[in-house]
Amino acid sequence: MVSENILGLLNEQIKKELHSAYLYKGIEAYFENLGLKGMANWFMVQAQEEMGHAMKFFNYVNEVGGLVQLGTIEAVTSKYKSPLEAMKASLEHERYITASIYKIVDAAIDERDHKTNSFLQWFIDEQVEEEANAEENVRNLELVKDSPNGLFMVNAELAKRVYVPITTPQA
Ligand code: OFO
Repeated sequence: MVSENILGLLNEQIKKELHSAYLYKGIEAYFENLGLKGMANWFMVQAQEEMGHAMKFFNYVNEVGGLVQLGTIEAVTSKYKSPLEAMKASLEHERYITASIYKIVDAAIDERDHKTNSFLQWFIDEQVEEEANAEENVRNLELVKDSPNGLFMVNAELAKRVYVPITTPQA
Protein backbone atom coordinates (compact mmCIF):
# COMPACT_ATOMS: atom_id res chain seq x y z
CA MET A 1 0.00 0.00 0.00
CA VAL A 2 1.03 3.61 -0.41
CA SER A 3 0.00 6.62 1.69
CA GLU A 4 -3.15 8.62 0.91
CA ASN A 5 -0.94 11.50 -0.15
CA ILE A 6 1.01 9.38 -2.65
CA LEU A 7 -2.17 7.70 -3.85
CA GLY A 8 -3.73 11.10 -4.52
CA LEU A 9 -0.68 12.24 -6.49
CA LEU A 10 -0.63 9.00 -8.52
CA ASN A 11 -4.31 9.34 -9.36
CA GLU A 12 -3.73 12.97 -10.38
CA GLN A 13 -0.91 11.80 -12.60
CA ILE A 14 -3.17 9.25 -14.34
CA LYS A 15 -5.45 12.15 -15.19
CA LYS A 16 -2.54 14.31 -16.37
CA GLU A 17 -1.28 11.56 -18.67
CA LEU A 18 -4.78 11.07 -20.10
CA HIS A 19 -4.98 14.82 -20.52
CA SER A 20 -1.66 14.69 -22.39
CA ALA A 21 -3.15 12.16 -24.81
CA TYR A 22 -6.18 14.43 -25.25
CA LEU A 23 -4.00 17.50 -25.81
CA TYR A 24 -2.00 15.67 -28.46
CA LYS A 25 -5.14 14.43 -30.22
CA GLY A 26 -6.08 18.12 -30.46
CA ILE A 27 -2.71 18.94 -32.02
CA GLU A 28 -3.04 15.93 -34.35
CA ALA A 29 -6.43 17.27 -35.48
CA TYR A 30 -4.88 20.70 -36.10
CA PHE A 31 -2.16 19.25 -38.34
CA GLU A 32 -4.61 16.93 -40.14
CA ASN A 33 -6.75 19.94 -40.93
CA LEU A 34 -3.71 21.78 -42.34
CA GLY A 35 -2.84 18.80 -44.52
CA LEU A 36 0.43 18.20 -42.65
CA LYS A 37 -0.12 14.49 -42.24
CA GLY A 38 3.41 13.70 -41.11
CA MET A 39 3.10 16.04 -38.15
CA ALA A 40 -0.37 14.68 -37.47
CA ASN A 41 1.14 11.18 -37.45
CA TRP A 42 3.78 12.25 -34.93
CA PHE A 43 1.12 13.48 -32.51
CA MET A 44 -1.07 10.43 -33.07
CA VAL A 45 1.87 8.27 -31.95
CA GLN A 46 2.56 10.66 -29.08
CA ALA A 47 -1.05 10.36 -27.91
CA GLN A 48 -0.72 6.56 -27.93
CA GLU A 49 2.43 6.86 -25.83
CA GLU A 50 0.57 9.04 -23.34
CA MET A 51 -2.13 6.40 -23.01
CA GLY A 52 0.67 3.95 -22.24
CA HIS A 53 1.98 6.29 -19.54
CA ALA A 54 -1.49 6.61 -18.04
CA MET A 55 -1.91 2.83 -17.99
CA LYS A 56 1.47 2.38 -16.36
CA PHE A 57 0.35 4.59 -13.46
CA PHE A 58 -3.07 2.89 -13.48
CA ASN A 59 -1.48 -0.55 -13.19
CA TYR A 60 0.87 0.58 -10.45
CA VAL A 61 -1.99 1.95 -8.32
CA ASN A 62 -3.75 -1.41 -8.72
CA GLU A 63 -0.58 -3.31 -7.88
CA VAL A 64 -0.10 -1.48 -4.59
CA GLY A 65 -3.73 -2.05 -3.61
CA GLY A 66 -4.92 1.53 -4.16
CA LEU A 67 -8.20 2.55 -5.73
CA VAL A 68 -7.83 4.20 -9.14
CA GLN A 69 -9.92 7.34 -9.37
CA LEU A 70 -10.45 9.03 -12.70
CA GLY A 71 -11.04 12.77 -12.55
CA THR A 72 -12.49 15.10 -15.15
CA ILE A 73 -10.30 15.86 -18.13
CA GLU A 74 -10.54 19.46 -19.32
CA ALA A 75 -11.31 20.35 -22.93
CA VAL A 76 -8.36 20.98 -25.22
CA THR A 77 -7.98 23.12 -28.31
CA SER A 78 -7.34 22.01 -31.87
CA LYS A 79 -6.81 25.60 -33.00
CA TYR A 80 -3.30 27.01 -33.16
CA LYS A 81 -1.94 30.09 -34.91
CA SER A 82 0.90 28.19 -36.57
CA PRO A 83 2.67 24.80 -36.56
CA LEU A 84 5.35 26.40 -34.39
CA GLU A 85 2.79 27.49 -31.81
CA ALA A 86 1.45 23.91 -31.63
CA MET A 87 4.97 22.52 -31.17
CA LYS A 88 5.71 25.07 -28.46
CA ALA A 89 2.50 24.07 -26.67
CA SER A 90 3.68 20.46 -26.58
CA LEU A 91 7.11 21.45 -25.23
CA GLU A 92 5.55 23.58 -22.50
CA HIS A 93 3.26 20.70 -21.60
CA GLU A 94 6.12 18.22 -21.33
CA ARG A 95 7.96 20.57 -18.97
CA TYR A 96 4.82 20.74 -16.85
CA ILE A 97 4.59 16.92 -16.79
CA THR A 98 8.24 16.61 -15.80
CA ALA A 99 7.66 19.00 -12.88
CA SER A 100 4.61 17.00 -11.85
CA ILE A 101 6.57 13.73 -11.82
CA TYR A 102 9.38 15.33 -9.83
CA LYS A 103 6.78 16.41 -7.28
CA ILE A 104 5.69 12.79 -6.76
CA VAL A 105 9.31 11.67 -6.55
CA ASP A 106 9.95 14.33 -3.87
CA ALA A 107 6.92 13.14 -1.90
CA ALA A 108 7.99 9.48 -2.22
CA ILE A 109 11.48 10.37 -0.94
CA ASP A 110 10.04 12.40 1.96
CA GLU A 111 7.86 9.46 2.96
CA ARG A 112 10.63 6.90 2.41
CA ASP A 113 8.30 5.19 -0.07
CA HIS A 114 11.07 3.35 -1.88
CA LYS A 115 8.86 1.29 -4.17
CA THR A 116 7.06 4.34 -5.57
CA ASN A 117 10.37 6.12 -5.93
CA SER A 118 11.75 3.14 -7.84
CA PHE A 119 8.63 2.94 -10.04
CA LEU A 120 9.00 6.63 -10.91
CA GLN A 121 12.60 6.33 -12.11
CA TRP A 122 11.32 5.06 -15.48
CA PHE A 123 9.30 8.25 -15.85
CA ILE A 124 12.25 10.47 -14.97
CA ASP A 125 14.18 8.94 -17.87
CA GLU A 126 11.16 9.02 -20.14
CA GLN A 127 10.67 12.74 -19.52
CA VAL A 128 14.24 13.46 -20.63
CA GLU A 129 13.30 11.93 -23.99
CA GLU A 130 9.87 13.57 -24.09
CA GLU A 131 11.35 17.04 -23.60
CA ALA A 132 14.23 16.39 -26.03
CA ASN A 133 11.79 15.32 -28.77
CA ALA A 134 9.52 18.31 -28.21
CA GLU A 135 12.55 20.66 -28.19
CA GLU A 136 13.77 19.19 -31.47
CA ASN A 137 10.39 19.80 -33.10
CA VAL A 138 10.41 23.42 -31.94
CA ARG A 139 14.00 23.93 -33.10
CA ASN A 140 13.29 22.44 -36.52
CA LEU A 141 10.29 24.67 -37.09
CA GLU A 142 12.21 27.72 -35.89
CA LEU A 143 14.93 26.86 -38.41
CA VAL A 144 12.61 26.46 -41.40
CA LYS A 145 10.54 29.53 -40.46
CA ASP A 146 7.89 30.00 -43.17
CA SER A 147 9.69 28.09 -45.90
CA PRO A 148 7.22 25.64 -47.54
CA ASN A 149 10.13 23.39 -48.56
CA GLY A 150 11.41 23.26 -44.99
CA LEU A 151 7.96 22.54 -43.62
CA PHE A 152 7.56 19.78 -46.20
CA MET A 153 10.86 18.22 -45.08
CA VAL A 154 9.98 18.33 -41.37
CA ASN A 155 6.56 16.92 -42.20
CA ALA A 156 8.14 14.05 -44.16
CA GLU A 157 10.52 13.31 -41.30
CA LEU A 158 7.75 13.19 -38.68
CA ALA A 159 5.69 10.89 -40.91
CA LYS A 160 8.21 8.13 -40.16
CA ARG A 161 7.41 7.83 -36.48
CA VAL A 162 5.79 4.55 -35.44
CA TYR A 163 4.31 3.57 -32.12
CA VAL A 164 6.39 1.21 -29.99
CA PRO A 165 4.45 -0.08 -26.96
CA ILE A 166 6.01 0.18 -23.52
CA THR A 167 7.48 -3.19 -22.58
CA THR A 168 8.69 -2.64 -19.01
CA PRO A 169 7.32 -5.06 -16.35
CA GLN A 170 4.84 -2.58 -14.85
CA ALA A 171 3.41 -1.53 -18.24
FE1 OFO B 1 3.57 11.25 -20.45
O1 OFO B 1 4.98 12.17 -21.10
FE2 OFO B 1 4.37 13.36 -22.31
O2 OFO B 1 3.14 14.20 -21.36
